[in-house]
This record gives sequence, C-alpha cells and structure tokens, in this order.
Amino acid sequence: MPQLTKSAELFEKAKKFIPGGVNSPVRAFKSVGGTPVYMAKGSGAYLTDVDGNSYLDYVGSWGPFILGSMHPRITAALEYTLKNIGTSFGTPIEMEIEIAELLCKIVPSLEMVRMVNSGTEATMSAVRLARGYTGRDKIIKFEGCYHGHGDSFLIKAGSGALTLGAPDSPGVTKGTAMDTLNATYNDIDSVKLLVGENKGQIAAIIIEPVAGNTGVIPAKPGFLAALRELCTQEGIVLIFDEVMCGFRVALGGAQSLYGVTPDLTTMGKIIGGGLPVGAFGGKREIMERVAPLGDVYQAGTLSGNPLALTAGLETLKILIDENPYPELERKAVILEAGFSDNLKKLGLNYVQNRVGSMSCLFFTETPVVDYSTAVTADTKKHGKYFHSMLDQGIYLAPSQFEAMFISFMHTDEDLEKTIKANYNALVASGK
Ligand code: KE4
Repeated sequence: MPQLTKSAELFEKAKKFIPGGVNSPVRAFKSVGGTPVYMAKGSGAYLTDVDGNSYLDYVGSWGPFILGSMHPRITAALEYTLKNIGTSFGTPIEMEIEIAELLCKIVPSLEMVRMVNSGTEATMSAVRLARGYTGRDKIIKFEGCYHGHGDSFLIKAGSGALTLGAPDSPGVTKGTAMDTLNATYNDIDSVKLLVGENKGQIAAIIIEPVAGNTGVIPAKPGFLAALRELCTQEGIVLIFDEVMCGFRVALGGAQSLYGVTPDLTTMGKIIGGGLPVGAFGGKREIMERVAPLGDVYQAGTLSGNPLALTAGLETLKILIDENPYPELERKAVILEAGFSDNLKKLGLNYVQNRVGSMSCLFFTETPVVDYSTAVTADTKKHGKYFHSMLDQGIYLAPSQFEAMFISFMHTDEDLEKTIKANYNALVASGK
C-alpha cells in the first residue's frame, strides 16, 4: 500500500490555486475517490511518485507514450534542439516541412496538414474548416465520443465530461448546442435518421474510428465504410478523430487498419512524443481553404515550434524504423488473455474491449458497443479495482471510461505482474 503523504499535501496546496487542484479534470480521481498521485519521474514503462512509490504506467500520459516515457532517442533529440536550435521562433522552420511530408506519407487521408498544439485545437479547426468548406452549420458526433473541450463537442461528450457526469457543459450556448447532433456509435441507422432530418445542413460527421473515451469501443465491421458511403453521397465531410488511436492501433492509424479513408483527420498525443502537438489534415481541395491560402482562419503562436516537433518527429521515425506494432499486439494479447483467465477463475463475465495496444476492462457483463451499454458498467466496483491496482503498483486511468495503454517498454515480466495484480484487484472489487 503506497504511502501518499506528499501527494496529499501537494493536492491540498494545489486546490488553493488551481480549480479542483488539477489542470485537467480527469486527473482529479473524482470518479474513483482518494488523492491524485503526484508523479515526480517517468522512465520507460514506469512512473515514480513524490513519495518514492514506483508504478507500472498504463496511462502513458493519456496515450502519447507508445514508446514509453523518456525514450533515449527522443531525449537525445530534444537535448540537441535545446542546445543547437532553440524552443520557438514564430517563423517557418524546416522541421515543419519534414513532419508534414512524413505525416502525408504515413496517413492515407493526408494530402496537406496543419500543425497545432493540442487535440482540441485540431478538432475545433477541422470542424470550422468543414463548415467553411460546405457552407453548412450542423455537425454529427457520437454520444460518448470525446473530441476535446471545444464548445461544439461538449454535448453528450465522453472522457472527463462523462467521468464527472457532466457530458453537457454549462457555458455552451444554445446556438452552438443546436448545431451539434448526437448519433449512436455503431448504429448507422441513427446517423441516417439525423442526416435525413437535416438534409443539406450537415457540414461534418466527426467520429473516433476507435472510440477511446467511453472506455474502448471498436467500430463494428462495416460501420465506418457505411459512414464513408453516406458522407460521399450527401456531400458531408467525414472527419476521423485519430488523436488517440492515430499511430496507436497502426502506423497509419485506424483509417489504415480498417481501409476507410476520411476527408479530414485530426491527430495529437503520439505525434507530440510527450510535448504539446496536434495536427489536422486531409484532402488538398479542403485544406486549401485554410488561411492564409484560403479564407477559413486558423492560427497558433507555438504551432510547429522546434522543440515540440523534435519530439514528434523522433517518435515517428522510431515507429517507422522499429515497427513496434507486432510486439505491441503480442503483449496486448498476453494481458487480455491473462485478465480473461482471472475473470473465468472468479466466475466473472466482465467485458474486455481491445484494439491493438489500447483496451478497457468494463465492470459490466453487457457487451459494450456504444454509450448506453458502456454506462451499464459498475463505476463503484471499478473504483475499488482501480485502488487495489494502485496499491499493487499498477497505475491505470482513474476512470472507467478511459483506455489502458501498453507501451513498447512493458516487459513480459511487467505483464505477469499486472495479471497477478488484476486477479487480486478483481477480488477486492467485490464479486
Ligand atoms: P487534447 O486537447 O486533450 O490534447 O485532445 C483532445 C482529444 C481529442 N480527441 C480525442 C479522441 C481525445 O482522446 C482527446 C483527449 N483525450 C483525453 C483522454 N481521454 C485527454 C485527457 C485529459 O483530458 O486530460
């Protein structure tokens, strides 16, 4: 049982100066209870907290650390940039061309790309671009999906919004909310109904092609292709939000895994290698509407800065050079099978959803295919499970509605340790 004295002290102090003591709500342990753990150091698959406790990290900074934290090639590249280049100029730099060209080579839908500083900026910009390009106002998202905290998305949103039970946020105007329609994930008829009721008014359909903010929910076979066909038919811009699943489930993201090409793609997390980077891109015909070439405005002081791009570029180069995906799949299968064995031994039929190295153990026996089935999960049991895993040195997302991420740095011994801890934590969560 880790002693969390310093974390508790820091949290009390933080709450004086920072709303809820955190700079992002899902970190506050609200849905699992207890004190957020203050981390002091990350290395590979491990985190060390301010009290000196060590944890196996399955959050990976919420997705960026597919290669583990502080990868030697990435830290060396950052040291070089710091010593020989600089952190930011606010001018064009060569690295911007290098990462744009590389992204266009890797991701099937990209003919042009704009770098930004977060996933939220990427999705906000992509939706504005789709509205500018089509001249239409409405968008369709999917209940439980999370696309960052842009106003248009905080209607029946996932991730922290769902975790805190606030999927619809105050402060979003009625006008904005009216332009956001929510369909049901994996239910193409629910999409067709909305499109039919709003003929010629839908600018974009935005989807996480692997939903990772309602726990993990894979798209059913044929669902993404049906969305593609509907958008083509109706002149709707199809946006794949690959901020989380991009470069995670495959080098080319979910669009390359499933062979469905969107019109626009939003990216983040992994392409920042742990520094703030986002991006949006897609068809040249659409991207040419982005200022200063086009008339759809989008901008960012630190977009394309050398320090963040260094981390992102090095991450992408390692992913290309070392192709970690088969090994990540092998490890993810070991963990999934180990958890399944434990569930069987304990007579539990909880649901595990997984795509590649992102997965979720739902505390429900209902197959989880959309928001309404995800919320059948018993969050109290999950909370007990979370704390038992934490007490055993396993750091998971402090929410039932988030993903578990395996990194290239997790060893087979780490996985065995996690499987043993999972058994104990399932017992502790109460059968
Ligand atoms: P950011 O603005 O947080 O960089 O990205 C927003 C975003 C957009 N799209 C998808 C699919 C995302 O998963 C995210 C952010 N993911 C959450 C974790 N589920 C970030 C964690 C947090 O909010 O602290």
